[in-house]
Amino acid sequence: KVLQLTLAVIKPDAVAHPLIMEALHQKILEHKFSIVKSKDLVWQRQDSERFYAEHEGRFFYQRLVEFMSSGPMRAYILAREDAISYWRELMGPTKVFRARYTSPDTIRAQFGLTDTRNTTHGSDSAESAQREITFFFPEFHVQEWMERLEPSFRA
Ligand code: YYY
Ligand code: MG
Repeated sequence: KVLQLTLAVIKPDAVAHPLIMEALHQKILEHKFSIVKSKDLVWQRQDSERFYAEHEGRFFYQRLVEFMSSGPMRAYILAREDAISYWRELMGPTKVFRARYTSPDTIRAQFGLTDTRNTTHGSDSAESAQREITFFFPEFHVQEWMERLEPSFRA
């Protein structure tokens, strides 16, 4: 049982819908995540390209970077036991129509529009969480935050 941080992002398709935003915020609280930090932001195309560099050359890359810089997003640093895999579980599969079939009560199944406009992002490993938290919150220091935790909050 280890306390982890993850990066969760509400993508532009969901930020455009106040009721979906509200539902996602409630879900975060309901599932006992602590919101360590959050902010609203808009990406330039270069931010999008940099963040998703690992997918450069894939058939969906252009539509992905275009979509992710198409409007406001909300980013959260979330803390919880097993935050990384727990948030990925709540999101469900990347592909919305697969999600609806295999895991209908997940975020992407319920609110996703397409494989690209799939509502949320979540880090997929400890390494990507570290990188992605720094990408969105350059002033935030994961190590320092962990070291300063209340003892009751430690694993
Ligand atoms: O980590 P996750 O977001 O679940 O999926 P990835 O395979 O890392 O893809 C990142 C991002 O790319 C996905 O959330 C939407 C987009 N995408 C797409 O537009 N079409 C696909 N067929 C696959 C992924
Ligand atoms: Mg991914």
